[in-house]
Amino acid sequence: MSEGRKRRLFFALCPGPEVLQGLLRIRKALKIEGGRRLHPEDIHVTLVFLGTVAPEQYACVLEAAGGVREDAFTLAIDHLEYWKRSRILWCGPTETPPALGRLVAQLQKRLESCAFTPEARPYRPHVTLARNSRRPSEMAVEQPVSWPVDDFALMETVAGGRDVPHYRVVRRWPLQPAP
Ligand code: 3AM
Repeated sequence: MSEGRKRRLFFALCPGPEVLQGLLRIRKALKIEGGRRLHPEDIHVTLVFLGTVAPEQYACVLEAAGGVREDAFTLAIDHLEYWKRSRILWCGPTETPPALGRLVAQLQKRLESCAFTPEARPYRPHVTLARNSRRPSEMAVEQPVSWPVDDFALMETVAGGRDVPHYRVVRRWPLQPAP
């Protein structure tokens, strides 16, 4: 793959097949009206959004990610929410695990040296289930999902058309604790 082009990138957690099935079960149990459901392969938790990355920033991004040291953790997906303004329906953890908060903070800190400005808004982990939908009348997670997280990924936004994935994994890093 050529690295000499601009790319739209973000860091994310990507579910394995079993967790993905659980997340899709949560979505299937909801009465979602209108909007667009994310393609199953696109389901993720964003860690840090980078936006357009210039070729000269790319190596720095990989190095920043490779230097992260954090413990593996478990995400309890037990909460459902609808953001009225952005019309996003999502599920996520009620509490942000401390290791996840630290992972995001480390990434943001390390990415500053690659000329990215850290996100000012507080981090809220979420799994987008549908965009532009209406708020479902029933808002509950009947079957919570326990998501063991032991790696994170760099994702690229690709020109996905209707019903095809919009994102692809560029690279993954295992979570490893600081020595
Ligand atoms: O589906 P989620 O919310 O995890 O909303 C976009 C998506 O996140 C978000 O990046 C993820 C991959 O596209 N995103 C898009 N533009 C953004 C921006 N300008 C953004 N997040 C923050 N700032």
